[in-house]
Amino acid sequence: MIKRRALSVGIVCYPTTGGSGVVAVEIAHALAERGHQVHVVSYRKPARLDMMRPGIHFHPVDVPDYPLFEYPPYSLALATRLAEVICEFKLDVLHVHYAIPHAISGYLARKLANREDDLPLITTLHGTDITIVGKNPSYLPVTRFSLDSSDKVTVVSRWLASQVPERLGCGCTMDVIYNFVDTEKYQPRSSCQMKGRITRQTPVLMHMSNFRPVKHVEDVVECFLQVRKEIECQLVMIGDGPERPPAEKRLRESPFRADVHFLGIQDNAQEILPCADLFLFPSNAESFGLAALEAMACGAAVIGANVGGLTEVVRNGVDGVLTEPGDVNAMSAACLELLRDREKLNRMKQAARQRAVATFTTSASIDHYEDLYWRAINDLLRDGPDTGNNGTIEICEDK
Ligand code: GMT
Repeated sequence: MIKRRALSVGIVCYPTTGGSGVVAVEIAHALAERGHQVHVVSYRKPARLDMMRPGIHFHPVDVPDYPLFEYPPYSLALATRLAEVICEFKLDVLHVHYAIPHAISGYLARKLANREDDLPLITTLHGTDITIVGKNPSYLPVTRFSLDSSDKVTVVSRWLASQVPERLGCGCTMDVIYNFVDTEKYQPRSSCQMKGRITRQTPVLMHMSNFRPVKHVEDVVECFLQVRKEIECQLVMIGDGPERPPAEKRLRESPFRADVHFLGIQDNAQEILPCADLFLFPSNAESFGLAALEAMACGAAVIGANVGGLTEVVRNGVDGVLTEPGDVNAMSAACLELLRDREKLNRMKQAARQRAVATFTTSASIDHYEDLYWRAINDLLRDGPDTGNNGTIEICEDK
């Protein structure tokens, strides 16, 4: 067993506001805080990545275009950039988030850098990389191959672990490492910072997502309209995406438009979420539900759908209410019951905060990731790689 030391870790992720990029960046920050050197690689700097922190480095991927390309091959440009980073910074671990295409680019990069024998590839699966994109016949064989070629695979919930063999027919072993939230940054506040736009005079219902179809934003809208007919309340919508325009139109045309606030993408969600009494999260699939966890940490009760990994985050009837997906009547009934019984609502809000603090701490998840890195490093040293390295191109001159 090697003595533990500071590691040089490569992290690959999408830079967009989706949960997998957020989780990757928070892992990078937490590892750097523990003294590791962390090299984040993506096509753009992820919004939340704090370049001022010691130990954090960012390496952009340049994707050259050419008239022949209808689709410039990002996976190849990423593999090349990764191979350079592996060599230049002598990476000890390569950790990719979201299987497609990051896992196969990582596999290629390691081969290009001639580091198959001592550089573990860790793949973290987040959700649609398995449930939608990965199982698509156009990607399935390569997704399965890249998981089989990873030294360790992690998933963000037990539910997602169950989906990997079911949807991919892949027999890899997985570590379940829950997503986490910084409960100091995300915490209840007595006054919420909404620059005078939102006041706590009436209860606040909130939703935050990338407004993709899977999020069922139309259920948020209908639920609010049903509740608002009965009780004075406001709706705050954070984020942007394809389902935002129809939602905005429907609400603009309703008699309650003055009670609705669309804020768009916000970098400071931790200042807005504490204004929420109820966080509406009716997705028809959710492998974890990081946005719901962030809301819970800020003291909001979750009204969501009884799906996937969300059931491992929210305890139905304790820190929220989970209804059948698409059952807007049940959602609005749950909201109305809580808004009419402030004591019950407050109990749930407190339970939500406690759940986040007790179960989803940064330190527990980062301990698990660090252990996993060391297990992977030691396994490779002890057993060697699964496949022999028969590459001939050596990008690393002085391995
Ligand atoms: O929406 C996605 O599927 C992509 C992904 C992302 O990049 O935002 O979201 C997934 O990963 C998050 C972080 O682990 C989870 O909190 C989300 O539940 C998960 N989304 C889905 O499963 C739909």
